[in-house]
Amino acid sequence: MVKIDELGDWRRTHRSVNLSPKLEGQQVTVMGWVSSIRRQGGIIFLILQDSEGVVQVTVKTGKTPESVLKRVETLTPHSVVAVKGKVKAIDKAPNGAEVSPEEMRVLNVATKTPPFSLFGGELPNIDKRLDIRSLELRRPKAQAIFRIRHTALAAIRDFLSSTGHLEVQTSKIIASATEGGASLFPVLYYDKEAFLVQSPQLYKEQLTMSFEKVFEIGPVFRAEPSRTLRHLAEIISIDVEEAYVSYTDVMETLEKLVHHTMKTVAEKCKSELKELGVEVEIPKLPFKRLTYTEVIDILHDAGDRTAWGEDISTAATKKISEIYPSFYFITDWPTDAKPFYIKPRTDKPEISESFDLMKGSLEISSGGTRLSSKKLLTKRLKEQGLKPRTFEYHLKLFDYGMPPHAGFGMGLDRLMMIITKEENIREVTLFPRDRLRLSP
Ligand code: AMO
Repeated sequence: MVKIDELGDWRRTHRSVNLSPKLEGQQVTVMGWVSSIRRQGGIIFLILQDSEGVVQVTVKTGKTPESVLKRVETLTPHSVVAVKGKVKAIDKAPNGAEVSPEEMRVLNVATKTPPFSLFGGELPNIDKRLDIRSLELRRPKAQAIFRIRHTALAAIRDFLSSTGHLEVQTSKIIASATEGGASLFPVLYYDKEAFLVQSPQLYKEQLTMSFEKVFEIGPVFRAEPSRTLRHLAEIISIDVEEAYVSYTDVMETLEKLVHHTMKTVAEKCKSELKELGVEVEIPKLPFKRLTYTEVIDILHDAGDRTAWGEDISTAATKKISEIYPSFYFITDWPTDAKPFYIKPRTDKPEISESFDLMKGSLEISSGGTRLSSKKLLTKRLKEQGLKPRTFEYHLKLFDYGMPPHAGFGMGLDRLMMIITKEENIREVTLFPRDRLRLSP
């Protein structure tokens, strides 16, 4: 049995990226997991990986204290260690410096090796990897994806704060559906039935009464019946809502938000993008705008038979994306194809003030002008087979004067698919949930 040491009073003085030849002769404490142990004559190269890179610890028979040498000989890959030692400038070492160990603590011993190599070679299918997700996240490509996600999120927050939107958090347990009842997850709320939120839609609309411009970044839940590469049961939604504007204004906010996010990632995540072997194509502003009716005409010209009023299938959007491979909006959808809160046009009520933002054949956002009249909202609820009584908590606020407002919701996971050019949404989500997966 290998002895396990406590961390005790040892603290890391330097991370891998902080080591440099300038530290020659200085004592440092480094920590990480063993990514490789290589012997070359009387030398053992112990490579420690931390979250930002690697440290080379060079163990030499005759020079390194016997106590350290003995412990190194028992180490297994992936074990977690702390090393105290002196820095030596070495051209060939990562960061141009290695550590000559003087003391060592073995903080944990890996008793199993991962079922596949984390550093190249053939990867097993995503399901096998997800079963040990936190371990497989040590893969450099997975690291790159989630660092990009972090940068993208920060860029989104920065942008929306700069446009004067207030960040809010609304409840995730709700009493009634917002996007239609089919995809709700019921939960037992004390002795009542409640649901996991499908969208913060009604809350964000209500908040325009008091804050005018709000945004929320949070989870939403959808009991999607089918398992596809672009659907999950839990996603992170970026919701934006603003008073005194209409759908054309929020489309501008949305395209600028996407542009800013992609530009920031391109600038700040160069090494991560290189690791993934992708380049971010920063889209040109403004994005193309096509009305729903124009899309139907294009489809008919391409031999597709989607009738006016029907939803546009993925197969059909693939045809559109052959002509418009980058970002484009599909605007002015049939009123009946959109949820009850979307405003029908006053001059042509069969068409709504709505849009979807597409990248190729992938929908990444949808939004529109909202109904701010209680009477019309009640009418639309009934037309969609929903009971106005269930929405009383929402409708009653409209008696106090709701400002006209518009907004959108964008799936962060889908935006990440576009930035990283990943085809499976599970690759860009830490712990994906779908019909067949509830753990880890
Ligand atoms: P919608 O239902 O179109 O609109 O959702 C908005 C965006 O969220 C993402 N999305 C999903 N991504 C992965 N898996 C899913 N199951 C999934 N469901 C949705 C998509 C989609 O474009 N309340 C409105 C928004 C609004 O009008 O403000 C809504 O939720 O990127």
